[in-house]
Amino acid sequence: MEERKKRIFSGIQPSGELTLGSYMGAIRNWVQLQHEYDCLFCIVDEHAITVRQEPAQLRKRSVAQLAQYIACGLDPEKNIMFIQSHVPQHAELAWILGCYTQFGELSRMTQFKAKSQQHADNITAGLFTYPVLMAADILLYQADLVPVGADQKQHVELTRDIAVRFNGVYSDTFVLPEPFIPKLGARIMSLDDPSSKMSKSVPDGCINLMDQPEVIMKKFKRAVTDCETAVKFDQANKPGISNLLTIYCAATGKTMDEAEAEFAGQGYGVFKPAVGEAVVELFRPIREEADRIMKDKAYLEGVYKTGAQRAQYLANKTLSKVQRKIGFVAR
Ligand code: ATP
Ligand code: LTN
Repeated sequence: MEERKKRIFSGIQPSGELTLGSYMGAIRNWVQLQHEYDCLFCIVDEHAITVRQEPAQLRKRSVAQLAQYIACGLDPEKNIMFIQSHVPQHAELAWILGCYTQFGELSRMTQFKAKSQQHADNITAGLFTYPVLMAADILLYQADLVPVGADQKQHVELTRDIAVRFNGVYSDTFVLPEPFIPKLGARIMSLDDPSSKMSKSVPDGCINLMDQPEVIMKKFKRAVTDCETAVKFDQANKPGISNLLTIYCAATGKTMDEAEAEFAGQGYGVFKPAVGEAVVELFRPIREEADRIMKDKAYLEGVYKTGAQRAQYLANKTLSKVQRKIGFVAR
């Protein structure tokens, strides 16, 4: 039998602008991995509505995010790129998997705890069961690898637990996925507060992929550091500088030693704009390409429609198998 290539699934919510965090933690690794794996890259709009979205914005961002994926270097011919709500099997499988997930397991998810604090007036059932939908996304395609930032590791582990449980009851059904967390850039911190994750829902201290160069420079020049002068990686005592060094290395491909040597004896007044410049140059071609692709609505529509068809074909195979195993009558 022909051995199938290993498969990747990952996605980002169109709940705001793509950020330097989502680029370093996720997208740039997708770009590298697309050559070795069969990949599905999703725009997870169903996840986005776990907190309130403005409909016109959500619609616009979903398509813009696809243009940005392509501009970052993801090839829509090679990979399956689609919008989650176009493939109803995600929601169907999520319902089933929810019946094999414990209330206690979901209660332990740190993202749920954080988001329910952020949205204390709107803690919905969807926000609580969000990790089950994520498990459905991954298991539906029998993904081997899930490239994400460090904050999503717990969700991938829960996905494995659900898969192991289901396989134990009904015999082998799902491939057990592994998280792929990058060595560098798995947790980019806010430029305003290096103790919290850079996050699209907290615009302060957040660099967006589509930010203009002068905006990026301004944000880096204002980045919170410490009252020393040495550009040295020291996570415990110099979290701001360590974060900037991480960003610099990830953006330029230099090692930490090379970066420290480059700025030895030079103060933060030289270092901070240099990090800004590196990010400006990294994002410039992406932003220009995304602007260009965004103008071609027909092309983008073609990509997400073809993507949804290809995804449905694979999704149906798993969903039918699951439905049969649990005892649903064949249609
Ligand atoms: P939100 O603020 O709505 O929670 P977010 O900015 O955290 O959103 P997500 O859509 O949750 O972004 O994340 C998309 C992908 O990027 C995930 O794989 C996530 O792990 C990764 N990611 C997000 N923020 C960072 C970050 N600061 N550093 C590294 N990876 C990140
Ligand atoms: N929960 C993820 C987004 C996401 C995802 C997925 C990532 C939804 N489904 C499947 C990888 C695989 C987040 O970034 N907040």
